[in-house]
Amino acid sequence: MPSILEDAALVVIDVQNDFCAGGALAVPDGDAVVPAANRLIEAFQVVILTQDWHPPGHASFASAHSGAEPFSMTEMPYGPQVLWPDHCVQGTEGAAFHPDLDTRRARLVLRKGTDPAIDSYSAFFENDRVSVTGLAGALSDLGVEHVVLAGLATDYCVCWSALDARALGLNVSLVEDACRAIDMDGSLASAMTNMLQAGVRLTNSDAVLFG
Ligand code: VGL
Ligand code: ZN
Repeated sequence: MPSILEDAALVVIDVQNDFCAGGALAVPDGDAVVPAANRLIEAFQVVILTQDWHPPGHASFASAHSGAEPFSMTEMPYGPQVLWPDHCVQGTEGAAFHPDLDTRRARLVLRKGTDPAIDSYSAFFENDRVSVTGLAGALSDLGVEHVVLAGLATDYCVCWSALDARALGLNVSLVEDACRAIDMDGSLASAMTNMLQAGVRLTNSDAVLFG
């Protein structure tokens, strides 16, 4: 029987400078995912990395809405949306991968959040829940039926990616020690509840690598 390392695709979500220490939208302890992600990256046959990749003035930035504070809520045509500090602007140092992330074995680097008017937490569907990133097609082309998720942030981009992957009929494993959360207003607890309810399996690096 092929092992998870041969069978599944490792998808490492948004391990970028702006989500790490000193970044514009730093996730608490975000840098801690780097060594864990690197161990996984070394071991998987199929490695996919994502980058949050916004044009300047993106609609998810508080700065694009006059008088809006970062971390406040707004209504977009597609529904409620958190307004973030400017982050992961295309081509900037903040949008680059963490310098210690081992990107060499990445088969696919998928950029999301590029539409000026639509945020994209998920690596599969933008926040309008209709526009696609192309990842589902790529995984289907590769014959991948199981994704193993790591990265930032557990309660936003990792969670939305996990839920969409389940909705697409994929098996999903979340590597808890290779993820960190923003945890705003109980967002981590509700993300964990939603993921468990959707059938996302929780695991850890040792179990994936040596299990
Ligand atoms: C993310 C907020 C805004 C993430 C991206 O990668 O979790 N969170 N953009
Ligand atoms: Zn973003």
